[in-house]
Amino acid sequence: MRIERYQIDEHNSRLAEGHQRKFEFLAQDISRAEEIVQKLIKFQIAIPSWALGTGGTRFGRFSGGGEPRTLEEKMEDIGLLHQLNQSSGAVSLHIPWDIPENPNAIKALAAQYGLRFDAMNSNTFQDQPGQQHSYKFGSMQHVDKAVRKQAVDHNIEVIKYGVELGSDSLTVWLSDGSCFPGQLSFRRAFENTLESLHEVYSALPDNWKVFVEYKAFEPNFYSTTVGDWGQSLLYANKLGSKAYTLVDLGHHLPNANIEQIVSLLLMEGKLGGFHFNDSKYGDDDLTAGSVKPYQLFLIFNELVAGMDAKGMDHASGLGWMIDASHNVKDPLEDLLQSVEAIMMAYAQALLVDAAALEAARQENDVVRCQEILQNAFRTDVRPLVAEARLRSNAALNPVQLFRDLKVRENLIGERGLKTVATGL
Ligand code: PSV
Ligand code: MN
Ligand code: MN
Repeated sequence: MRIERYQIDEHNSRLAEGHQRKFEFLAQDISRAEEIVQKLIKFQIAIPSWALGTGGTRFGRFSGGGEPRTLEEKMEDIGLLHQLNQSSGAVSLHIPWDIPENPNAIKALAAQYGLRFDAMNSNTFQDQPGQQHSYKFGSMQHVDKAVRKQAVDHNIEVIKYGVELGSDSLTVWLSDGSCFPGQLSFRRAFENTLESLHEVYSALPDNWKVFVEYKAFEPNFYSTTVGDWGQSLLYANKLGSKAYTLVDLGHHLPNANIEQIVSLLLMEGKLGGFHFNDSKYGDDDLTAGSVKPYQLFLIFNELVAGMDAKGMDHASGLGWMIDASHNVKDPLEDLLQSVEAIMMAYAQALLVDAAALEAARQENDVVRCQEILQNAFRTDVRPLVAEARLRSNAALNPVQLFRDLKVRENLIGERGLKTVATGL
């Protein structure tokens, strides 16, 4: 399915008057409205190929129908999202779920949809059919060198696919760890993992980066070999200048101060990328901003401050990705909501008066500090985000248009009701 330009135009003219009123009202109050809109237009968030279908849990999976069955159909879905919001212009692939049989054809398809290839993801947390060694007791940490080599070779293969597609980064998330005290030597597991990562690192092309993603627990419940940002940073520092830490918002122990983590990683020049999602308990992978929007804003506040301090371009300085799963919502509608929430948090962070905040800090005026942050957070920035979409020929209200055009019904018509997308 493809959305026609006139359908977006018709939708926008229906909503134009109301939007204009709200935008002008807000713009009168904000001195940098135009600058913020321009930054929002540039900002793109990569969609993970594994979030396009119903994820389910280990208790069951309730498929929604019309899910993408092939890599081509996944690209089609992301193309639809991008048409609706013009902020989802990149895709993050996962190998072997998304092996491009014909990379040139996939590249052409991406160009047709206006998409580029963000970080490639490897998978050494599952055993694949025909695989020689099992990852039951880990991959890069494994006590058996042959298992470690298999994991390294797989990552090098993922880099090769990425090079063919024009990606320039690899994300390594390892489920390695242990479930019981005594099961492994923490030091040996670390050393083995570091040695394996070194071998992958040596295979990176000059212009590539590797992102080392950490996670506190699950599927291992006693220890995880890349368990937190300190461990990830240790690996990244030991590997070299092309290695960075990747922060997934759902991968911390409860109440962790993620904005502080982000701030220090940026200061060290070691923050590489983001996986946005939200959670109440653990790695819930819920819609970004659905549970803790203030936290998302505080994180963006540190991102903007830290990137500005280093003169980094917001849009291209880091890898911006969503990592979500869907059990009860339509995955495409959910992704539209996630992108909107991320754009809103970014817009609110751009509203913060950094000079006034710094002055208040110097005077230890704690009340003023809070006022400055909360004034920005409590501003309804939706008209700014909508204006950015309008100027990019996207829809003023993407979820509304998705429903009006019956996108899901069309996809079910084309692909069938009983479809299962590959992914988590
Ligand atoms: C598992 O926790 C996970 O959600 C990680 O966040 C990875 O980024 C993702 O799977 C894909 O491998
Ligand atoms: Mn992740
Ligand atoms: Mn996760």
